[in-house]
Amino acid sequence: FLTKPDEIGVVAVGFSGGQCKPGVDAAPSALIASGLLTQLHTELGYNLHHDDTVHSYKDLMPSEDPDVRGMKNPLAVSAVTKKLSEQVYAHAKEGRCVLTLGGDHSIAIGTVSGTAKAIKERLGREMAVIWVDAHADINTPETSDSGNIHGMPVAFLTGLAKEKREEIFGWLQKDNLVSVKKLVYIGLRDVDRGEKQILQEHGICAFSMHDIDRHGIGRIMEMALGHIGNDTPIHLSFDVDALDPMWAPSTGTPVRGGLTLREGDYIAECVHATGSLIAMDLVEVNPTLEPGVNDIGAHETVRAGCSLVRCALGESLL
Ligand code: 6HN
Ligand code: MN
Ligand code: MN
Ligand code: MN
Repeated sequence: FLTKPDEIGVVAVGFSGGQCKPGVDAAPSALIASGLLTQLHTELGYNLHHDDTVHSYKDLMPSEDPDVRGMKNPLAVSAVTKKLSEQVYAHAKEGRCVLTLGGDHSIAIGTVSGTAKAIKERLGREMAVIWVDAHADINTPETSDSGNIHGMPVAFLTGLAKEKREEIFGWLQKDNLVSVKKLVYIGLRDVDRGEKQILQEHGICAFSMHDIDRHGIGRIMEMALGHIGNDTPIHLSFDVDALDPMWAPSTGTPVRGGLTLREGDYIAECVHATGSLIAMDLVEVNPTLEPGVNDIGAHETVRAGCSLVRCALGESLL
């Protein structure tokens, strides 16, 4: 086993500073209120290590946070993800699988950097990252049109984007980074021009919705896991906008033509079946974004998010 089989470290991160729409910070409370953590304990039998806190990291927020290289809220995102990195590292160092409930996707700068370092120290191994998303989130500050850091986490985590200043991601060390060779995308369908160039230039393994239509999700998971190789520790970073807005409408940057709920659950189930899952992030659920009047969107989106987590943690095993 790469982690203690019955132990999960839980970190709830109510943070929205990686993008501009308020409300994604309310996701952890909504997921927990809908019973997710109780289910993991009573139905799946996990021992949860959780501080019973939804962290908002208000004490880390600077009073002023001017743009740097076009990045919005750089000091806040850097400070929050640095702190989160330490929290995730502490769980992973204890041999726990780490579940992080976001928050926008910028928080992956904290989660992936924390597990990467712990896994190197504990197992002497490099981990792989499976990034399930409509977007590639690999903009550098220079290629980004929006300046939103939730579109940049993969660039910082692979070292493709660098910043010397300690207080703006300069705290990321070599041990915190992952190799572009160990990165796999699933679900892409809204990739910016500059990002496409980066994916090509570095030969990054990416399965778009087109690929999924062509081969089917079963074959795609064989190829994705084949690329990673047996026994490689896997950090699964799941952006709920990978799902079609039909299943997950309440999210900040929805894109039509996405995964069905079953395809999303299937991805999570296949990762569980490897026995190599060492961490999962669930991000970009925004329960305050309801697409229409009388819409059940938020409830459905929260329910979809809970399902993805339970599948990644083994609920579908007979
Ligand atoms: N997400 N590529 C766009 C940007 O602003 O850089 C969208 C990013 C979306 C990020 O969904 O986590
Ligand atoms: Mn994302
Ligand atoms: Mn996305
Ligand atoms: Mn776009």
